[in-house]
This record gives sequence, C-alpha cells and structure tokens, in this order.
Amino acid sequence: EHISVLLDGPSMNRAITRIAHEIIERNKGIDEVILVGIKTRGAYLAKRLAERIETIEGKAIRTGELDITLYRDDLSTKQVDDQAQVQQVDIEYQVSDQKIVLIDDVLYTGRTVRAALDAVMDLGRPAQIQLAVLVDRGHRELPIRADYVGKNIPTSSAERILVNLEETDGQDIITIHKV
Ligand code: 3GP
Ligand code: 5GP
Ligand code: MG
Repeated sequence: EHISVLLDGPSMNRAITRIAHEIIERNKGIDEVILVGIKTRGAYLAKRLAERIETIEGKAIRTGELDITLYRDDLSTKQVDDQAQVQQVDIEYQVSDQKIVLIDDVLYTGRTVRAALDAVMDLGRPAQIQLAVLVDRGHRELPIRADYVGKNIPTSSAERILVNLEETDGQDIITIHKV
C-alpha cells in the first residue's frame, strides 16, 4: 500500500502554533473565547491550542469537549441519511455572549460540525461560533467552512486521512491512505 506523509511532527506543531496566533488575533485576545474540542483527537488538539495560547497571552483560556458519533448507513448510498449524534456535552461555562471555537482533527462532510453547532446553541446564545480544523479534506455536504485550517488536503472519497497524535497514537504524523 502506498502511503504519503502529509504533515510530520514539526509541521503539525507549526500549524498548531499558527492557529493559536490566529485565534488570538481574530478575537482580539481570549477573554470571551471558549475552545471546544470534538472527541477524540479534536479534544487533544484543543488542549494543545489552549497550552499554546496560555503561553502567548500569559493567562488561562476556558476549554470544553463534545463527544459526537457519526452513524454512516452502509445499506444506503444516500449520504443524506448519515446522522451525526451528540453523545456528551462537557462545557462547564455559560456560552451566552461568548465566542466558541469548535476544534476537530478532520473536516469532511460537515455533519459532525452541524451536530456540534446544535449542541452548543442548546446551551445558550453564543456571540459567535468559529471552527478550527487540522485538516480540511473537502467533500462538504453542508454549507459549513472552517475559520482556521492547518492544511487543506484535497482527497477522493476513496481516501482516508490518518491523523496520529502523540496522546493517542504515540507520535504526531498525518498520512493519506487509499481504502
Ligand atoms: P477521532 O475520534 O479522533 O476523530 O470515528 C472514529 C475515528 O475514526 C476518528 O477518530 C477518525 O479519526 C477516524 N476516521 C477515519 N475516517 C473517518 C471517517 O470517514 N469518518 C469518521 N467519522 N471517522 C473517521
Ligand atoms: P464529517 O462529519 O465532516 O463528515 O467528518 C468529520 C469527522 O469525521 C471528524 O471528527 C473526523 O475525525 C472524521 N473524519 C472524516 N473523514 C476523516 C478522515 O479521512 N480521516 C480521519 N482521521 N478522520 C476523518
Ligand atoms: Mg475527529
């Protein structure tokens, strides 16, 4: 099987540092910002972004987590039937009037993010919801886009992006695979 490396550890590290700076700049600081990671790897990325932002700004940033599972209906070729379901909401802060930055590893159809938007808006009325992803692989099925992108990687539907993080997989590396 042919495997290509899309992002090695140092490149991933630089992308996360850049996004940390972009989040601070766009929001004119972080006082009203809450980072919300989508489990599993999005939550670890949120923690890394929080650490970096805290180092740059010299103060704490609030974080939370969402657990969202995507059910793909294998019997149907109609992807319209896919359901992204929120399993758990772990945001201990009031979201009203705050700027929520959703964070995920890969953005694909947009269905996971749509479910995340619902879950956040069920908690109150945020001032803004923004989206940060490490990889945008294209193939959106909904009108959703990311505000912060580590790397745009055009893919075919038959390809998968493998995101390995130190916390979950022992090393930082992103590769692309044909399936
Ligand atoms: P994650 O929870 O860290 O995001 O969905 C379970 C895991 O499978 C995900 O880990 C994700 O990295 C990986 N995965 C690879 N391809 C896909 C895909 O097409 N859809 C989903 N939902 N997950 C995928
Ligand atoms: P979407 O809901 O946008 O179709 O898919 C986003 C979610 O599915 C992300 O949380 C991501 O983890 C996962 N996902 C979709 N495609 C891929 C992929 O090619 N590689 C990985 N690692 N995850 C993917
Ligand atoms: Mg994910």
